[in-house]
Amino acid sequence: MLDNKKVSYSGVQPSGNLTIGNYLGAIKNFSAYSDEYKCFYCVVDSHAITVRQVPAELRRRTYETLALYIACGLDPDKNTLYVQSHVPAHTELAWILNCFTMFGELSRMTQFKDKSERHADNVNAGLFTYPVLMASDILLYQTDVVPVGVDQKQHVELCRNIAARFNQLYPDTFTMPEPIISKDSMKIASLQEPTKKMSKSDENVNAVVYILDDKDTIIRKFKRAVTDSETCVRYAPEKHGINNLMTIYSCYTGKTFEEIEREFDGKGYGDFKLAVGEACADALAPVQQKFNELIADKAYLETLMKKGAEEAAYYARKTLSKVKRKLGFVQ
Ligand code: ATP
Ligand code: LTN
Repeated sequence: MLDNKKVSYSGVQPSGNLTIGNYLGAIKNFSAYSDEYKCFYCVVDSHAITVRQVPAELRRRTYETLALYIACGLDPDKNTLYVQSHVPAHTELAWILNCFTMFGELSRMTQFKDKSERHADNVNAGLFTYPVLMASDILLYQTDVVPVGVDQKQHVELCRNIAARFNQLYPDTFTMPEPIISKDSMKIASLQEPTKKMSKSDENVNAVVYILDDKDTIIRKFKRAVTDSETCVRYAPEKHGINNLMTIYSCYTGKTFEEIEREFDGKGYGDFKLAVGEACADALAPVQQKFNELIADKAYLETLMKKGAEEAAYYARKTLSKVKRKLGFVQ
């Protein structure tokens, strides 16, 4: 709680072009809290450098991610939107929390195992302690809810363990956060390997639909999506490709799986894929238009970054000084 309001907190890395997985799994759900909660949504650039980034691209994507937050419906007057590295309290608290996190806990993180396989030449300590920085993000703002995709649930659970351990030694320091995985934020899978999550850092661009892809590209990618050898559109646990397309279609149209099966009764996968592509492209068109307006106005985005960082730093400093006092640091 902050100022007698519950707090919602989440973050997205500026580590690639954002995908419809990021949108459906996370960003779309952020705005649900804007009216009743105090909301902080961060562009987590410090997290992004756990894998190598090209500096000019990181800078460009930081602006783009902020612009996409707004284009996807987050009102900057109702939500604190800011860049992680602009608020030094995050990395300061992360050091402290490192001393309350166990090596074994971090070793069990699925994302660490995945990323250290994918970046075998750069298994750095930051990649390993990534979830501790994420815990600082969340705990600095006395967060109640963390809307994330299902792949981040394990990290939020670790954050809860760290908070509980700290609170047991130093009572009433941190609020215990809850992960919020909404129905729509089921994992959106890769279009080429539908057992894997759709990821913005996938090298195969055909596997991923980016929020900023144009209509023709979106339709082409869905047409090429990997499915099974059946032809009728129906849900079955082992039909990962078709299930994924049904999930995406359902997210964009609000239709249930039964309604989708009825709509495409007697039609083949070709018709269905085209319909998914069109629904997705139509839903993204207004987001893209708003994005294009925002990204052309860097000065405005910089004003927002500054305002957001000042707001966030105010609350972050409060929690950080409470933590330091409890630990016995001379202030
Ligand atoms: P990377 O490939 O760089 O690890 P990512 O695409 O997984 O990136 P993140 O920045 O790590 O994206 O995630 C931002 C948010 O989007 C998180 O809450 C995450 O759970 C959610 N998210 C990412 N991909 C998906 C997906 N395929 N389905 C549902 N949610 C997703
Ligand atoms: N680890 C998350 C991004 C992230 C985040 C956070 C999400 C960093 N800090 C705090 C929620 C709350 C990811 O990889 N998607």
